[in-house]
Amino acid sequence: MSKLILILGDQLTEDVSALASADKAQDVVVMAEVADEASYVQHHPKKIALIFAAMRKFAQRLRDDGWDVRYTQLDDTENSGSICGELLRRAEEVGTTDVIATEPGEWRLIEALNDCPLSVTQLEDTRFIATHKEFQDWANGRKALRMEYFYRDMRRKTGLLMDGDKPEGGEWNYDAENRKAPPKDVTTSPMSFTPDDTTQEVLDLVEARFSNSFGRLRPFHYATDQTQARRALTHFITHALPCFGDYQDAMLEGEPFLYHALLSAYMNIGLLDPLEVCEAAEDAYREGHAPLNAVEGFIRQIIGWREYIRGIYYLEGPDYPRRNALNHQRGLPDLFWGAPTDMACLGAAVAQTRDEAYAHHIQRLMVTGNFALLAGINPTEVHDWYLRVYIDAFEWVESPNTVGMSQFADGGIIASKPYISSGNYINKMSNYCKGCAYSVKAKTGEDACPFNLLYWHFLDRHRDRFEGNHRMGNMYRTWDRMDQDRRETILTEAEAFLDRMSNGTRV
Ligand code: FAD
Ligand code: DLZ
Ligand code: SF4
Repeated sequence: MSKLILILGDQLTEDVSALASADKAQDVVVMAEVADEASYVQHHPKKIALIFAAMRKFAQRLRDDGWDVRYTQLDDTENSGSICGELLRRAEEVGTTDVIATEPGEWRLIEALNDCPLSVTQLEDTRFIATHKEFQDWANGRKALRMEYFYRDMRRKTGLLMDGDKPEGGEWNYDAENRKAPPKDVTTSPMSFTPDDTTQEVLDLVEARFSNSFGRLRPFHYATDQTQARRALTHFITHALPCFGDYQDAMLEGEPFLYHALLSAYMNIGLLDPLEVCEAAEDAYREGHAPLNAVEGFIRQIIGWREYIRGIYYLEGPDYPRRNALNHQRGLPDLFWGAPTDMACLGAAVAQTRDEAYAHHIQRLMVTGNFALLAGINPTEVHDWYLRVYIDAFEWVESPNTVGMSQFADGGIIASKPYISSGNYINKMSNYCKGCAYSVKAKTGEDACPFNLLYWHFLDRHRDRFEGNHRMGNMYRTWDRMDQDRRETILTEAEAFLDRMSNGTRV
């Protein structure tokens, strides 16, 4: 009997397990643009456009390859609005009750498929290097789940940058070489693509249906198929990878991309295979085109962080994205939605997020994330924001990064201490402070950088939890050495800042 093969909008590769198990002669591929997926959060319009355009082009590729593809467009009159609804409709059409799916990247959809009144088999997603079982086995019995040790196992498993059983160059990690201050100028920019007819049609649809969402739809330059994504990969390896390591943590006004890859969305939706990406980077090193610190750093992000983050998502279960270990309850301020702000770093990160649906890791972690954590914003609202605004955001990767790494809301599963900093770090790693209305040097007073005030406010209000953390003892000793009046002034000014921010006053 024929089976339905479900391909979701972030599973766009022939290698996806549901398709790899299918029989082209009798099985039917189901793909659907549905309101439920397009609106479970108010996605950035560029993200919806990328997914719909890539879905339509992938469906055509499968048809050209001889597959029977039943594709539902968002505006089709019979569109039921949900993945399960579309499976039911196609099941009746084809005369089957059997569905093969690849496990979705979100508990919500895993549960929806389990609840769908058809016989749905969810196969493991084999696009990752570690299986669920491998990650569970690695995590079992460990007190702390530190990425670095997991990463070494992934190096051994893949053989990437290995010299026999030793790491290439003698060290596993070259991060110490990767913290250079921002360069004067940037010599490359990411590859950009002119929208083809399919993409133009999708852009018109998204403009008509999702114009109220936060984010600029046009210009749209993302790759929307595997061939284009591979060109973007080659472009990155040739022009940006050699400097990736040096400037990985740097931020520069007017340079949203620096030497970053902009490949996460392509890997996350299936247009690029993570191993293929890492192998291309390793080749560049072996050919003498890129230095080891850059290539190791890049590969670690993918086979280390990306895999580890995914492992945590599935290990911790469906309640993970809603955790709030620090009991932060403040609402997300309007400046995250583009309300004018005097903080140059935040203004820049939010503006480029609105325009590009992209910010690089340090902007996400040490500007928007750092600020939300210091200000005590409810992590569920922070999670919702990150899931909405970035082109690469899917819950399996977004929530551990946001809830765990950035907001410490999982109580320290991912981060051994909170990623917090005063303005000093941002000043060292960027040129934002030069053009800011606040003074990064001022610790108190009207023009004091809000990060400086909130940093101490955070440490003070969470003293019970963090004082005993051996990596934070220094911070508390510095705080305690300040005289009482100064401490009181800082806390009072921090409170006043938070009140102004929450009242909607421009800050
Ligand atoms: P590069 O800086 O060029 O890095 C190369 C690749 O490494 C990326 O393409 C990505 O695949 C991988 N990578 C690097 N760091 C991570 C990480 N921490 N977790 C997973 N993969 C990583 N990444 C997403 O893909 N989706 C998200 O929704 C997402 N949300 C984030 C939220 C927060 C609060 C933080 C701090 C990080 C988040 N990240 C997310 C991780 C990281 O910021 C992005 O993967 C990266 O910025 C994507 O841009 P790039 O392709 O230019 O990456
Ligand atoms: C993100 C997204 C959007 C916007 N739209 C669709 C869609 O219409 N159809 C679909 O199959 N997938 C879509 N997706 C991706 C899913 O939301 C994604 O598969 C889940 O969030 C799990 O990662
Ligand atoms: Fe950001 Fe403070 Fe620097 Fe202004 S002074 S850009 S708020 S770190």
